[in-house]
Amino acid sequence: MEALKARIADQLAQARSRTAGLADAVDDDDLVRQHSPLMSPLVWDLAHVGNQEELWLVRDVGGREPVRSDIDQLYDAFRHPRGRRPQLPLLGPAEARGYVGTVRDKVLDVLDRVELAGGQLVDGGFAFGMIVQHEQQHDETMLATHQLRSGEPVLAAPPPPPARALVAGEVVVPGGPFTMGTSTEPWALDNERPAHLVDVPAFAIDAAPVTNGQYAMFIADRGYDDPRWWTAEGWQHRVAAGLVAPMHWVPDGDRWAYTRFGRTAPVVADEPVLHVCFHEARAYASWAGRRLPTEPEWEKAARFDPATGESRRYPWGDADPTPEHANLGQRHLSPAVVGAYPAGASPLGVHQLIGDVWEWVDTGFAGYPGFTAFPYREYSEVFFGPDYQVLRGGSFGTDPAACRGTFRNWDYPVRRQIFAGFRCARDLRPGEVH
Ligand code: AVJ
Ligand code: FE
Repeated sequence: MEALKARIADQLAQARSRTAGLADAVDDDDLVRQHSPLMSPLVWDLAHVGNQEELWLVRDVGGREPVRSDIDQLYDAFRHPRGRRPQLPLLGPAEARGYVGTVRDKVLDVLDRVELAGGQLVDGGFAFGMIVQHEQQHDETMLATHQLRSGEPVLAAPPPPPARALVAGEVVVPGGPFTMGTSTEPWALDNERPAHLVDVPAFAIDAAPVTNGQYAMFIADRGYDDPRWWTAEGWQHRVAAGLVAPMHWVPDGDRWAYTRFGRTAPVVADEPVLHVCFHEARAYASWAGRRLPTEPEWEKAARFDPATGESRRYPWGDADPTPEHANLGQRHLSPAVVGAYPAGASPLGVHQLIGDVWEWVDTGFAGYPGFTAFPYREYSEVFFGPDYQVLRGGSFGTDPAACRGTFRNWDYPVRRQIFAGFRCARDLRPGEVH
């Protein structure tokens, strides 16, 4: 129990230090400004993180008096769309910082006294884990806001590691049932549950995400001008939005450059492509004579161990991620090149499934058989349906606490400000030996 509490306290502190770093990197004017209609002002994320922490840990788990019940509705994500949040009477930067600090002090006191057993919300520290993940998810959102902001660079990080293995081509994943989702991972969220068997026929999947170099060939081949590669919906969006290349790409003579957190640099050919929407991913796949993997295919490639028939927590096994396994946690400010994480490969030899870029899959967001919303419908259930597309695997901006082989993210198929790329898959040809 004491070890679990120490781990929770450590994860809460790590999340807060990341949040503070993202907020403190800019001045107060910048904190309250809206950098894109797609995003909240950073100061909204900051106080929203504290408000969720207050709701679940101070009031619900702790049974304590509210700190500021008067601000609940300001920070209710369902009441105000992101584009309208700057007009709200939000807490200012100093007030927001004071508020999240007060809430955190109370939470640490609750953590000290609570028994982490005897109820679904507290068993294994679930509610604390949920709040750690919530803050880390908003930190990734804040990082995406940083990428959209204009002005001098304010974030810095060492570059990711170079390639340490030659990774190319595709891997055949054998057919048959595998266990998808989890019923045992203590901090898994409701949409990852329960574990269930899914029969996935044999298929081939790329050993690595699609790279900038590969994607640039699609552009050079006029893939953006050819409706053959796009679905009707995708083409309509491509035209209406005037898409010509991934978001943040700029022409640089006869080559491409991209802008990252305020710095412009030539596009690196071997890095996974980033900032593409689902429609662009699907168009590329059609052009390449391939398709996107389904969500069960993606998870089987990531978790299935053919030696045991079991599903692992991560591609490399059951151990928590280390910097050798994957590019997670904003240690770097970009994806790493293909081949940078041989220690993170799956038993079948699929690389970089975790970290680097979120991967669009060809599956809409829905609950698994036996799904029950817990602890609130607004985390996942209200988003189930055809409007949202699933993304898997996490990005360089995803913390390990908010990423695992079963973790599911989702967004609208037109969104590009998230740190998303993709990899391709295909059916096996009739009689293809594997
Ligand atoms: C899981 C990333 C889609 O940011 O909308 C944050 C996470 N839920 N606060 C989002 C979330 C409530 C969510 N995503
Ligand atoms: Fe939230």
